[in-house]
Amino acid sequence: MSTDPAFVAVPAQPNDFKFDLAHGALLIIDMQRDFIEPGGFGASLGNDVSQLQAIVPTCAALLAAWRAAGGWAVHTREGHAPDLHDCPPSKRNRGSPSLRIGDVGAMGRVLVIGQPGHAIIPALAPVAGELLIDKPGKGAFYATPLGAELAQRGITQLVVMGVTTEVCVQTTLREANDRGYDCLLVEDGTASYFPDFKAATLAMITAQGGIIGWVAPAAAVIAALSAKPCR
Ligand code: TIU
Repeated sequence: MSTDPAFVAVPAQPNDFKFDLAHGALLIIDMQRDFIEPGGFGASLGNDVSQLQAIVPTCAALLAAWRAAGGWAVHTREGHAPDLHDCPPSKRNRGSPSLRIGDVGAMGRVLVIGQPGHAIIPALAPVAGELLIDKPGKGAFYATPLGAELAQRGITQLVVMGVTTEVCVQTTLREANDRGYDCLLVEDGTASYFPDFKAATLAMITAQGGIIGWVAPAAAVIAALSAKPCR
């Protein structure tokens, strides 16, 4: 019997993403109230959060299909300890937001671990057995156990969704790419406060033969989850 991994081919840009669920994880970046709901960190920076809310049904559909297929999911949250020791002053002091990190807003202290705004939105809440990573930076590998956790489980491929496309999602994709992971970004499962930035990010990921990774719609991933594997 062949020991080659079984895979399914997800139609993607710039070419098919050959995917093996047993060595893959669904990585969901920062789908937190602080970015998606009014009164949080994203809104304090002057952003229209409705563009991020629009992807929630798509993310929920893919997460449900992923779980039904027996796949493993990882959720991340951006945030800081209550004493902000892990928040560089450069991050807190930059710009002129209506609320700075650690200030008290409509959903508690902005971007602070344990506060209401720091929570993942209920529609995408983690379930038992899934991994929850708290991260202080944009990239999910920086100052977190994510790399070790993925290595321990033999994960080599990541299907990625979440917010925002050009900030925490793109940073994480680049970190993952440098660490040797094959990454597919779900194009309708990610959003930016700036549509032009989202479009540019999708283009730069797939340019040059997939210099950072692959891009496909959620429907293509969902269809592949029930496709017959080939070798
Ligand atoms: N501001 C913005 O677009 N994003 C962030 O600050 N964090 C994440 O992307 N999660």
